[in-house]
Amino acid sequence: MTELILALDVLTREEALEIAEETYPYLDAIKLGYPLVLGAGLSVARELSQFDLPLIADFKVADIPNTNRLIAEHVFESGFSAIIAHGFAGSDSLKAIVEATENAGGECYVVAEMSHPGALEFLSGETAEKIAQMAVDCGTDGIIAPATRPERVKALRSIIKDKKILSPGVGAQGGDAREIAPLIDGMIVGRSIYNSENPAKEAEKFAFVRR
Ligand code: 3DU
Repeated sequence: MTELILALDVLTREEALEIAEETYPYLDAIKLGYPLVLGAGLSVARELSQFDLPLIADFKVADIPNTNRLIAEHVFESGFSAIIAHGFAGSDSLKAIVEATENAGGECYVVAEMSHPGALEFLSGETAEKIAQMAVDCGTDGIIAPATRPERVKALRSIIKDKKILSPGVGAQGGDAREIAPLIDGMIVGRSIYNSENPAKEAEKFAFVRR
């Protein structure tokens, strides 16, 4: 079974709550990041907790260990159950987040390889594989890997084994849901759900990945 994670990148509290209300029965988690938090304020996380779904903070945290720890502590105190970090800041930075995550009883995911074309300039290939290995060594819960490149997901799977892979890139970025679903643990979908005329119906179309 692959989880369906809604990337709720709308800009207002009202839109966020409306789309969450319509789609939550078809979801396993909601991911929010800078677009919504900068638009609606961090308090939107508490409001979204009414839908009883895990909330993933996609802040792609990438700072020195002390700042990473402060950010992660704040994230977990604000109602989130998981955090996404970048790995390129190094293992000490990542360990600070893992420690804060463990203290809060949450989950931590590391971006190994991104899904957009520009990712191939820096964050792919051997670098992505090193980051995936670091995610294992530092005790994270898993990685973020591109639904747009199933062959890369397979390569990264051989490194992270039974830890989780969450994959963005289905739909608007061109990734194919049926192809990627068997390779991953969570499919992250944003625009093709929240921009559609009927977000609930669109979310329901992904029901096959959850079986
Ligand atoms: O392309 P979509 O609208 O389905 O949204 C994808 C979400 O996943 C969005 O929040 C984006 O910031 C995030 N994401 C990627 O798209 C690619 C990555 O490598 C990492 C995160």
